[in-house]
Amino acid sequence: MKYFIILLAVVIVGVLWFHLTDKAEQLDPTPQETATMEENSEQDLEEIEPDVTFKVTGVNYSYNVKEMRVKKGDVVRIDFTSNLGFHDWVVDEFSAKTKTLRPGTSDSITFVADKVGTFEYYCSVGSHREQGMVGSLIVEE
Ligand SMILES: [Cu+2]
Repeated sequence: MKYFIILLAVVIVGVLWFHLTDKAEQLDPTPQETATMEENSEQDLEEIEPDVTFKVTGVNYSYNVKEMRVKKGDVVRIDFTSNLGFHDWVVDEFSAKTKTLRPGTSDSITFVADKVGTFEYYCSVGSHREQGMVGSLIVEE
């Protein structure tokens, strides 16, 4: 019986050791996270409180928000989430573009709407834009 308890203790220690080693590996920063930090060159803009925030979700092939109205000069924040399929959110005139998102992931971008007019935002993945994955960003004086 005594030997059995010692054997059991050895097994438990062994299992714990494997578990801890596994955890330590998970703590290492992944290459993906490093790349994300390098992409955030507009960090200063990210820290400004936005004048207006839009929570946008995308599926195949549409956005839940079809039209956005802002004032010229507004700091606009887009919190974009893909609910189904691979998508991004792009508006060329303001060089605003989220990362291409896997289903169930999110990305936020901030830009200044410094031009008056109606601008099309769209998904640049595949032919999603042609399939109607678009909306209007209206910037008023
Ligand atoms: Cu798309």
